[in-house]
Amino acid sequence: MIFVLTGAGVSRESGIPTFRDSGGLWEKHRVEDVATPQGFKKNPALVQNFYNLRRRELLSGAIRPNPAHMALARLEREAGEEVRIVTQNVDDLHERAGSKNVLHMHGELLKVRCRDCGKVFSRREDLSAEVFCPSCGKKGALRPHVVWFGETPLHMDEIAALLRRADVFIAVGTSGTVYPAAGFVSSTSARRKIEVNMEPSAVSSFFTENLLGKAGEMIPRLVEELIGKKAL
Ligand code: BV8
Repeated sequence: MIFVLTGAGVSRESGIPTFRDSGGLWEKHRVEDVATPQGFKKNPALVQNFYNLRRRELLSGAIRPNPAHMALARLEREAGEEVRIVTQNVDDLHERAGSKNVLHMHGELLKVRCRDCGKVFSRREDLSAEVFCPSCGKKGALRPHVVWFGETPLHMDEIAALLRRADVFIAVGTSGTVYPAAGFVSSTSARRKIEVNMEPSAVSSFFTENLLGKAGEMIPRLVEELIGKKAL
């Protein structure tokens, strides 16, 4: 089984800014203000606006899957073995590229959750305190369905089982600075651990292979090799 962990770097060539590169998402905002429950409590309108802007940009038509997303979807189809993508990203570019069973461990930009009844809904429009929960009817109880710092990531049990079963672990476009995702490479039993990144990450030393370069160029080649291996 091939386990693929993706981070913001895989969506960079699609035009979505990463978090930590210059011009990144966090450059304009303090993380504590826009990606923590405390920040949301203190200034919900600021946080809703931060996510509204990102949602609008994702849906603007200017952002499309890049060759890295396409190659990972091809790997799923042609590897001849199970391929699972676990992404830290909240965009839907893996799905738009054709990937089927993607696990969004930090949630999804195109979903919202009711803080009262807990139900999760797809949503493409802006969110504000004026909106009613479609299920329990509560006004102003909807929040972005994303995992903030200090909140528990999603699908952790399933991810732990996948890490135990993985033969190949690939990390693409992640700085390896946020846990528990950054710890996956040291907890998997995979024999091949491949990092694809523009620069060494904080956990590069845990990988057996470090491929430096753009995901859009490196991933199609890596997928070719992985599929080709199977064909031999
Ligand atoms: C948790 C969603 C418990 C929202 C995000 C001390 C105090 C309090 C907490 C902690 C602490 N120490 C550790 C923690 C835990 C904390 C943490 O790790 N903090 C860090 C800052 C130290 N983590 C948490 O709070 C997590 N929850 O721990 O709960 C628990 C644990 C286990 C089990 C149960 C419970 C929750 C963290 C989730 C936060 N939410 N995002 C949103 O999107 O707005 S984080 C956000 O940043 C992303 O989701 C991602 O996870 C994270 C890292 O970003 P990357 O994807 O790596 O992007 P980055 O910009 O950093 O790097 C991009 C990389 O790509 C770069 O290396 C660059 O070189 C490369 N690149 C650029 N272009 C390209 C490229 N590579 C290839 N090709 C290119 N073209």
